[in-house]
Amino acid sequence: MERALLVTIKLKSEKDSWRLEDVAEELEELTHTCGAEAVDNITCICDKPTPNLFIGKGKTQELALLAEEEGVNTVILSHDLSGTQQRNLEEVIGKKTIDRTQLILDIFARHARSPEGKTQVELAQLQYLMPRLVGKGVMLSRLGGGIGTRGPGEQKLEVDRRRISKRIDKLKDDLRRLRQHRLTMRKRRKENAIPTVALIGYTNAGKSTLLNALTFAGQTVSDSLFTTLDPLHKSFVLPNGEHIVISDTVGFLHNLPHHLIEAFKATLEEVVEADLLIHVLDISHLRVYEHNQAVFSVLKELQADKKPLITALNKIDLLEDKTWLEQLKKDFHNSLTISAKLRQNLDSLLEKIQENFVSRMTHLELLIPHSRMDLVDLCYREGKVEEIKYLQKGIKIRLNLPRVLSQKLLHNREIEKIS
Ligand SMILES: Nc1nc2c(ncn2[C@@H]2O[C@H](COP(=O)(O)OP(=O)(O)OP(=O)(O)O)[C@@H](O)[C@H]2O)c(=O)[nH]1
Ligand SMILES: [Mg+2]
Repeated sequence: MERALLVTIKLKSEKDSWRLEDVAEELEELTHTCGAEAVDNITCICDKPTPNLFIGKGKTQELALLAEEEGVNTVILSHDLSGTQQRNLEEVIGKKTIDRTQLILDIFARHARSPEGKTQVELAQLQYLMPRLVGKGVMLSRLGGGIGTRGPGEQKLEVDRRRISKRIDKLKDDLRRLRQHRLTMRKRRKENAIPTVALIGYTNAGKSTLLNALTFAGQTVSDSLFTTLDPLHKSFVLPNGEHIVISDTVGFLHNLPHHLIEAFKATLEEVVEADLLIHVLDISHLRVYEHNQAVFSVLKELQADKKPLITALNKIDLLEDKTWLEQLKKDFHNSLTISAKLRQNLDSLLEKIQENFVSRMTHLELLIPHSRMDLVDLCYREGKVEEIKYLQKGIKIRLNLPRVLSQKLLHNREIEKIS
């Protein structure tokens, strides 16, 4: 198992409401998800990053000693490094040194399953690598400093850069094509007026568990970060008969690297396009308020922070002190408590979803001629039939139907509206 020394940094110049311990703990969780052991996790407070080493020479030398003493193979920093900083650190410490984004990219690469997911991850990885190649040339020339190093080194880099940049273009093209397919599917849903509900939330909050509990989707669930990368859509029929689509998507994280959001734009578009968001929040987590804040900052970046939203306060089964619940309910507007795992209170959640869409459904009574059984079938398929009577003059049917569909039916002269 890879043994890692974690370094959690707080920059005095940085505006971040998270406490240092919390950032440190999350860095550990990310490390574990990568399959490495966090041998030690040291914290340090710096004024501002230095261009060469990020954390300053003295601190770097301390790290080198500690890394040697503890026998680690990798050093992981909580902040993003430039190519130059990374290489200089590696040189002084003598161990592989990576930053938080690389850690997240590694997890993403492990968990991507669909062609789209894999393409998005590769794109993010290359975009991360590209600007870091530049510094490599500088280093090659500095280290080699003689005949035969500078030229070919730089030339090789130029070739690498060109190759990578070609590959980036190709991946972007692939994504555009995949996105087109997605748009077609979405358009079809829109034409059929099928509302969509997106499950969103911090990673590990229980989004996939909730999707499984509602729809038997068979989505992978695990107590680790970023288990889900590929969005999944599932059709679902609400108790009032309305058909909806529920989607599960990639989880959010505090300080989610911006270019990861960029690379995952297509996936995250599902969020922006949804008619309703269900924010799944793990209330058993100590940082529940911080998670909420992080989710909203990603939503803001996606310009989806004004969408109708229900907060599902999840994992109530793990909460010992129930007095907390009252406070939480007060703090989160339009919220309710559930346990996705134990399927508790899901009826109330469905009711709340229904309330949100109530204006889309309409209640009516129709008389359909016997010759149009196809329309009766349609009513069963798209609506919720409450009563049906086969009369001599036709089929009397009382039901709930999506408004758009009822308008279409009422345009048909063969159909009589009773009420
Ligand atoms: N006790 C309890 N555990 C839950 C509940 N809901 C989810 N979990 C557990 O929380 C962990 C994460 O659940 P997931 O459904 O994978 O979470 P997610 O939000 O989809 O996470 P990512 O896909 O990784 O972003 C799993 O171990 C679940 O079994 C709940 O209501 N109660
Ligand atoms: Mg999931």
